[in-house]
Amino acid sequence: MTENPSLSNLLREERRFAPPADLAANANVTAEAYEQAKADRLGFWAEQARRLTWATEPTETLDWSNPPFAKWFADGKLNVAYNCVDRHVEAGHGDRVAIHFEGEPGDSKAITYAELKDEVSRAANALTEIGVEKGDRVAIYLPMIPEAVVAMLACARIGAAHSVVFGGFSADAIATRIEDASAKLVITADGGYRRGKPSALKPAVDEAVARVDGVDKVLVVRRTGQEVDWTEGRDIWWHEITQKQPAEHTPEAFDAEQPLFILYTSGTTGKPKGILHTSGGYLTQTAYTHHAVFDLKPESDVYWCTADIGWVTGHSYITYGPLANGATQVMYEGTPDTPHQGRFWEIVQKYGVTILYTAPTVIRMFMKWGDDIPAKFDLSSLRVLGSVGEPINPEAWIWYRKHIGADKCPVVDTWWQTETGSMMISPLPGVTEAKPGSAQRPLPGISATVVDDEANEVPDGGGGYLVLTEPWPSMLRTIWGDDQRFLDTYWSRFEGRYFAGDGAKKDEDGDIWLLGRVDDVMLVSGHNISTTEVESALVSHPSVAEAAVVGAADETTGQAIVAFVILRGSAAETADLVGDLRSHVSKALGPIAKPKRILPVAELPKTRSGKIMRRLLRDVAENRELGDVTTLTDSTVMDLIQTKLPSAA
Ligand code: 6R9
Repeated sequence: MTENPSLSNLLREERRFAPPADLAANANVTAEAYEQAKADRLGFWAEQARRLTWATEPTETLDWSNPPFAKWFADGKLNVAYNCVDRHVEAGHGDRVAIHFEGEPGDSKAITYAELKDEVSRAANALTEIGVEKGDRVAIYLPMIPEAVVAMLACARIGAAHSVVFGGFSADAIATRIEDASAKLVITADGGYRRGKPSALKPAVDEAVARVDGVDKVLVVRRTGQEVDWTEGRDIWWHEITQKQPAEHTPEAFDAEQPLFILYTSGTTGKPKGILHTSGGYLTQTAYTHHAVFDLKPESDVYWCTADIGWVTGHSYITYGPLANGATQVMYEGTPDTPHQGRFWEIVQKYGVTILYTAPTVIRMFMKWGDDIPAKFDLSSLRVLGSVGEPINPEAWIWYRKHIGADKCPVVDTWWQTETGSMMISPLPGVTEAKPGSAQRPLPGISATVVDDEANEVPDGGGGYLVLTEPWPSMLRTIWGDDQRFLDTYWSRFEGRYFAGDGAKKDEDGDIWLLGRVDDVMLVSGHNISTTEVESALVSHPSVAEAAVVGAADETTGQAIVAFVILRGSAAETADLVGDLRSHVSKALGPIAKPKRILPVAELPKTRSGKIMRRLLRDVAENRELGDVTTLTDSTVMDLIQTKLPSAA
C-alpha cells in the first residue's frame, strides 16, 4: 500500500430510513443486544451458543492462549447435522418444509424437515459404507439441488469435512482443490440445468480425478439424465447407494473444534487458500446472525438466499444458519433470466418469500432490465431485503428498496468474508436507521474498526483499513495445511488484529462504509481514491446500470481512472454521454475523481459469486496480456471488452 492512508472520503449520502414500526416492535433483536455484548462479549457468545443443542454443554467460551489460533466452546460436544435437522423433528416440526426446491426447467419439490432427516441419515450411512470416516475430506461438485445440502450435512453428521467446489469451475480447479485437501471421495452429478439446457458436470470430475491420487470413489447424482462416462468400481449412483440405506442414523457428538469444512478462496496471487472452519463456534454465529439480521420467524417466514452453494454465502446462509434455525427456505437451481427476466419475482410470488438475500451484482442487473419487470409480480410478502458480496451502490440500494421492497422493507447490507464465516458488520432491521450504501455497525459481539497505515484507529470522518480487533466464534481457524500463510495473510499487517484486506471509512456517526479491496484502490496524483466511490457516482447517473473502475498506469498522474460502464436499456452510447458521465462524476466527487476514459461495454468480468474482477480490467486498460481467467463465469466476456478498446481512447 501507499504512504497516504486517507482513502478518499468523497461521497456524501444524506438519505436515511427508519425501521418500520411493526418490525421494530416485534424484532428478534433490539438495541439492548449491543449493550449486553459490550458489557460482556464472551458471556454474550456463551448465551448465543445455547441456541444450539449440545451433547456436552461447553463450560469454556474462548481459548485465546495461542493467538491467533482460536478455540471456541472447546470442551463442548455437538453434532452439526443433528442441530440442523433432527432436533427440529424432535421438537414437533417434522412437517415443516425445510426446502422448497425450484428447478430451472420448472420442476419443483417440497422437502420437510422429517424428509430431510431421512435423506441426510441415508446419505450418512452411504458415506460410511463407502469407507468415509471422521476427519476425512470429501469434495462436492454439484448444481444447486437439494442433494448439495444433503451431501454437506451427511459429511457433517459423520465428522468428515467437505470441500465444496463451484459447479462450473474447471477440471483444473477441482484437481487442485482435491489435491490440497487430500479428498478421498467426490460427490458430483451428471449435470445441472443452466440457461435452459442441461450442462454437464461429470466430465470435469473425471478429468480431475484422473490427474490426482487418492480418490477412491465418485458418487454421482442423477439430475439431468444425460449420458455419462462410467468408471466401473469407482463410480456409484447416488440414488442406488442411498436408497438401500436405512433412514436411521445415530449422530455422534464431536468436539466443537471438529473441522466442518474447507472452502477455497482465490485471492489475487498464488494458489487458492483453503479456509478452514470448525463446528461449534461457526454454527453459533451463523445461527445467531441469521436470526438477528433477517429477524427470522421460523413459523411464518419464507426465506430465500439466491447464492450458489459453492460460495460461502451458500454454506452459511443456505445450509447451516437457516437450517440450524428451523427456517423454511427456497432453493433455486438456475439463472435469473431463464426462461424470462421475471423468474426471480415469479418465485417470490409463488412461495410468498418474506426475506430475500442477494448480491449487488444481481440487483444492478435487474435495474438494467427495467422497473417494469418486477412490477408485474406480487412482491407484497417481502419484509426484509439483504445484500452481500460487494459494496452496494447507494442507487442500487434505493432501487432495491423501492422496486422490490415497496419502499417499506429494510435493506440490510451485510459485510463479511469466507474467512469470517458469518456476517460481521450489518444494520439490524428493527433497530438501525439505515443509510444507503453503508454496512454501518459491527453486529453485537463483534469488534471492528478502521485504522491508518500506522495501525492507529482513525477518528470519525477518517478512512483507512478495516480490521477486526477481537476474535469471533465463526472465524477461520487457519489456512488448511499452511499456518504460516494464515499468519502472514491476515495477522501480520497490524499487530494483534485481523486485516480483512478491505478499505473503509467511518462517517461522522462512526458508521462504517466499505470501499472495496485495498488492492483495487487507485492512486491518482497522490490521492487514494476508492473504486467503490467512483462506481457509485457512475451508477447514480440515470444512463448507467453498472460500472467497474480501475487505475491504469499513467505518466503524469501515476494512475489514471478508467471506467467500464454498462448502460441502461435505453441509453445510447454517444460521445455526449461519455462527456456527460465524466462531468457527473466530477460534480459528485470532485475533479480529482473524474475518469480519464470511460468505455461502455456489454458485460463485465465477474466471478461466480458476482464480484467484478478488476484485475482483468486493469490488464485491459494497461494493454497487458490477461491474467488467470479460470474463475470467471464467462471468459468470452473479456474478448468482447478487448474489442472495445481501440475506438475508446
Ligand atoms: C460473503 C463474501 C469477501 C469480500 C470482502 C469484501 C466483499 C462482501 C460486502 C463486501 C462491501 C459488503 N464484500 N460483502 N464489501 N460490502 N456487504 O462475499 O465472502 O466471497 O470471501 O468475499 O467481499 O471485499 O472482503 P467472500
